[in-house]
Amino acid sequence: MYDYSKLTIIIPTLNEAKNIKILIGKLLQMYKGVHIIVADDGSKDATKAEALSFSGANDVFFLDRSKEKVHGLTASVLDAVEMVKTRDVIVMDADLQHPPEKVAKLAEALESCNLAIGVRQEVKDWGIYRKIVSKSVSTFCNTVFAIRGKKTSSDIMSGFFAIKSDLFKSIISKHKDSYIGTGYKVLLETLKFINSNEKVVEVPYTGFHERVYGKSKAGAKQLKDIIRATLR
Ligand SMILES: Nc1nc2c(ncn2[C@@H]2O[C@H](COP(=O)(O)OP(=O)(O)OP(=O)(O)O)[C@@H](O)[C@H]2O)c(=O)[nH]1
Ligand SMILES: [Mg+2]
Repeated sequence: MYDYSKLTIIIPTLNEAKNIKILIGKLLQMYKGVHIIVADDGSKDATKAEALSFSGANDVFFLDRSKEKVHGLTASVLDAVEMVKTRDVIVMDADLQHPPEKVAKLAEALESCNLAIGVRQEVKDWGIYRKIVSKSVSTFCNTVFAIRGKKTSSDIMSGFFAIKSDLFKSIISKHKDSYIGTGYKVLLETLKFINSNEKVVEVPYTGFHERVYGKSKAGAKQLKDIIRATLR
């Protein structure tokens, strides 16, 4: 049985009050002993109050980045990783697009590898345009990585992954400046620094759907950042 006190779940947030309440509630109920860091970039809604309502007896930490110079999912995750004290880390979105039930499989995978990636099997609610853009950009990133002898992934844009904290911290300490802090694809950027002979486990999951509460922050700027990060 996996011991969840070995695990810290990092959740980057921006205005996710409704979602974070549901997500943390589920995670604490399902994974006794787990540590959670909510890496928040200055939410204007009740995200902070909702996250803090779980602190106290539970190990839920609210990382307040509202006064930082650089805001973005990537910068927030990198800062949170530096605070981690456990062996294992999982990064997942707050918007309930990453099923809390799959945390178990990702965490267990770290018993036999240093990196495990949640791989979306189908995205039901996406329109044809978003599907084509996503597929084309992923193919482009994987092709560039393959040519350069880097690790590729069936879901290179995944934001749901598990990694040993030692590995993540050592990559960050050497390469922090090369990450696009304002970007969203922290796994894609991390893959560039993973040895090509490293064992990476892929954990498939279904049920990825459009968010129910809150707004998506994805857009043209993110697309530009992905291309920049890939070519860098
Ligand atoms: N810390 C931090 N988190 C962010 C920022 N922008 C978005 N997030 C969080 O990062 C996660 C992913 O953001 P989303 O807007 O859902 O992006 P996405 O999943 O690529 O897009 P959708 O599929 O449309 O939801 C969510 O938990 C957001 O709250 C930011 O600037 N800083
Ligand atoms: Mg999302």
